[in-house]
Amino acid sequence: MDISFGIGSKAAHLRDLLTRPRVARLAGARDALTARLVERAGFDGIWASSFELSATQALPDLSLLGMSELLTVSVSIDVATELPMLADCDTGFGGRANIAHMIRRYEAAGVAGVCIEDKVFPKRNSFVDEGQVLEDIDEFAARIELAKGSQQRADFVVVARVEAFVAGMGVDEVLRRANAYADAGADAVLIHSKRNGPEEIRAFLSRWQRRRPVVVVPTTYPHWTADQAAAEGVSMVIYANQTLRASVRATQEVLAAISAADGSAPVEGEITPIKEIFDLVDMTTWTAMDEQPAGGGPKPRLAS
Ligand code: SPV
Ligand code: MG
Repeated sequence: MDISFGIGSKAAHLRDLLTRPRVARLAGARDALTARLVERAGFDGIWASSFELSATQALPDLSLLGMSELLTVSVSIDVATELPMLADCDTGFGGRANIAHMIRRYEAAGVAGVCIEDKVFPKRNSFVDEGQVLEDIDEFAARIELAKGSQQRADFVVVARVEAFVAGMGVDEVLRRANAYADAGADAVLIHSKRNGPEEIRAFLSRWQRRRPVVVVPTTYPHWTADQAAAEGVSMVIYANQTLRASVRATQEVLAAISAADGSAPVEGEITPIKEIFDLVDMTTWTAMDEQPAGGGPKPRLAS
């Protein structure tokens, strides 16, 4: 790790991704190795998804994992790359005091920013049909204000996520909430929708006065490209769960093939060679640390 890349600069980088003219593309990573794949594939940042991190523990995304459990995993994801990470912090793990505590811990750990959503704790994943209960708008605005007041450095990013479309409400309520959270100091608004097309998001964008950057998660409207979204005013697009879904499918297929052949020969040519995994985890740089004579030669430098 390059220690000159200190706490704070990842936050500045995330802030820049939100405010620069060009759209930013983030992808979900449930672990450090996936984060490295996201980085090598040229994405701009990492999304530490509550859905993916829960599923990785074979748990549903229902606010079951505690803040410190998620923070521990998030830090291991974060240090694996030089990309900034936006941590999905659900509703903030409880009430107001939980949010203040969470902000201090995530910021101190070097995380670039957090996203909190305006549902009641315990929240349900947005794709669960029933039980999408919204937090009172004034209460959530107060929580955003508290979150912003709790950070120590100016660059740390707090994204306010509006779940009113997910809860079945219309664009007026989404605008009302996005404006209230902008007034409360949110650095960006994430407008979530689970429609099969971008109509809800487009209806919002056509009336949004661009007071804050807009973030979207086009899981159910994948045909809307990031460039198309940007042309209508979106600053950041998050591919929140595709890496998890890809690896579940690939793992199922390989296991089925091994079972069918009673051996792994048919899959050898299909799966990642061990050497490539060594490369991804910087094997030679780490082993060089032990092999170098004391006091001599250039110091090994990790990829990130
Ligand atoms: C996540 O990836 O955990 C999200 C996005 O919050 S969604 O699953 O669509 O709610
Ligand atoms: Mg989530």
